[in-house]
Amino acid sequence: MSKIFLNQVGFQPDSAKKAVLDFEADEFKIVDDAGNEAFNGRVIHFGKDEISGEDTYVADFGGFYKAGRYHVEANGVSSPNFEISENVYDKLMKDICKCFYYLRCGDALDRKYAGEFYHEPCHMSKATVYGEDTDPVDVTGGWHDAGDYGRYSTAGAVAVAHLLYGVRFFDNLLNVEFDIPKVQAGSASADNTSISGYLPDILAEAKVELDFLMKMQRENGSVWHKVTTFCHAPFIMPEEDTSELFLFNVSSMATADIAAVFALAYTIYRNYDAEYADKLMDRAKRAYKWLQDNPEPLLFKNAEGSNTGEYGEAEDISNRFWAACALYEATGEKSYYQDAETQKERLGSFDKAAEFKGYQGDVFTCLGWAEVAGLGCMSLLLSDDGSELFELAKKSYLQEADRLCDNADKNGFGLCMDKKDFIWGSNMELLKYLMVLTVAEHINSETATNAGGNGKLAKSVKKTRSKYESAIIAGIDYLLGCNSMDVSYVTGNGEKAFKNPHLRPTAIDDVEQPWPGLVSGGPNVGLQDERAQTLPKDLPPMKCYLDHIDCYSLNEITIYWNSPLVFVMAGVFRRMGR
Ligand code: G3I
Ligand code: 9MR
Ligand code: ZN
Repeated sequence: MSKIFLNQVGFQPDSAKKAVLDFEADEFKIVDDAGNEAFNGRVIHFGKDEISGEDTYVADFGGFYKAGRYHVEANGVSSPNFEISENVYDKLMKDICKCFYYLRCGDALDRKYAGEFYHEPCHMSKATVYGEDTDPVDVTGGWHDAGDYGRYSTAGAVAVAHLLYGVRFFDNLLNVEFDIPKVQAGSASADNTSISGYLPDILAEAKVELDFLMKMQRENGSVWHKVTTFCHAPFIMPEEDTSELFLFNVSSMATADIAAVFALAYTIYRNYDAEYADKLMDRAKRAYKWLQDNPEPLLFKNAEGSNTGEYGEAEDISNRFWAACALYEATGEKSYYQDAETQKERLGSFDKAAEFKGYQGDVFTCLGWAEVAGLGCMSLLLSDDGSELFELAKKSYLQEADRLCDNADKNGFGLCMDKKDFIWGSNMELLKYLMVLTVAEHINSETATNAGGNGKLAKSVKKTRSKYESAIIAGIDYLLGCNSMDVSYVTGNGEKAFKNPHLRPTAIDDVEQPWPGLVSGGPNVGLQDERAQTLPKDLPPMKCYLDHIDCYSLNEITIYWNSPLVFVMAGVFRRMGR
């Protein structure tokens, strides 16, 4: 059946706008909700590409600006409805942030804010330290990782980091309100503007995970890799999951990630609560000291018979690099810079050792749950010190962004992904790329502002949309429905949004719809679960997807698939001047 794919949420008035057709047509029209033709144009044949499996035709309506609700028509075929408006992404932004609240573990939910998605306090018992004869530890709180109820330190640190770098790069994120309980701020440091009252919502929510991560740190500074039951719970509500909780071994990746994210958090929370910020810095330094005293990698493997998330990594270099960069940016101390240089050299050689390479592109722009050197480079960019490492970060981001733009030219969707990116969590591969493009766009607009004085050059640059911005818009379009599955990968956002995430509470609660704002893992050629294996074997990468609750390898959700979208949308809001 012929289809017209497009962003089912919609477009800002002055944004690029397009639909992709999987059939031949000469012309298309935009029809408003009263049934009147509002615009028409010619369809351009793009051709076949290796990721979508379609022979694509593109309908470009970037020249149509009028706010309203519409659909596209061509040869009698209609697209899903979409909107054009200045605030078209307001609901999306609120929803993607609020999901962290629904994922809270412990006794932090309030019926008033959680509404029909409320659950009773969960995972309140102390956790047994696996393989040690010590007292059980209170590690309550934080966010459930995903469709399962595990809480994992590296995954948690990375998700918080995406949110907090979002705040550092785009402080407009501080204005986003998403209806969660208010948290009183303390008093700010003497050398900072004192902001009394409440923490902005995004900081109140991030604090929930930071507080939990503090509990994951041992006296000696090291950090437990995860706290989970021994095996994944069946499909039950979180409060019914009362099996024994275990704190599994310490890892150097978890310790380094925590040092980094605490240092980053320090730079933000010191504006609101000096005492809390000092605690973060003290914890960051304690973790860092442990890393210095333990220079060999302490990797992680699941205990025999345990099947909860492993989050294994082949090395810990990128994590140590991130920790050094974040501490350098937060303190300005040269010794951290020198450590970052050392890790940078090691990372360079590691990057050449192809057998470990679980990522595409430049190692210095990696932003995943495992490879995190890109986060380190974001700290270097924030340090803005003109150093060699700063230049390396800048160059890496711009070069990687150029590579992504080249990719985007190769398919009718304008999607910057490569065939190899359609692995478990492919939507995160995309969102990491959109973060890279967002940072690159930011670097260029900053450079333009500085070079032009009074931002004049920046304004003249702004008139033509940069190729980075175009690739970001195309990526958001893909996520929200402009893909050959004809699905929006964000629940509650888009007429054909996916509805059946692999998410335990959603699977068994009595509520028809899932929480709005969840990002699906997305298409994955690996098809690593039983239900996914019922799909035909020769599907093109973009079509290796099924909206089924059983499909954990295609349709799960996680905190670190939502968090990069928050960063990317914060950049979109900034460019909209909001
Ligand atoms: O690194 C290889 C790469 O070299 C290879 O080319 C590519 C092709 O298969 O695979 C890459 O490895 C993938 C790896 O993720 C790297 O991202 C594996 O195939 C893939 O199986 C692995 O998936 C991870 C999955 O756990 C299984 O370990 C996901 O990234 C990760 O997000 C997911 O995390 C789970 C937690 O364990 C438990 N909680 C839910 C969460 C989300 O599903
Ligand atoms: O629900 C689990 C999901 O969160 C994980 O990503 C996935 C891989 O670790 O495992 C899922 O749990 C499955 C378990 O591994 C095997 N039995 C079926 C479970 C899902 O129903
Ligand atoms: Zn819980």
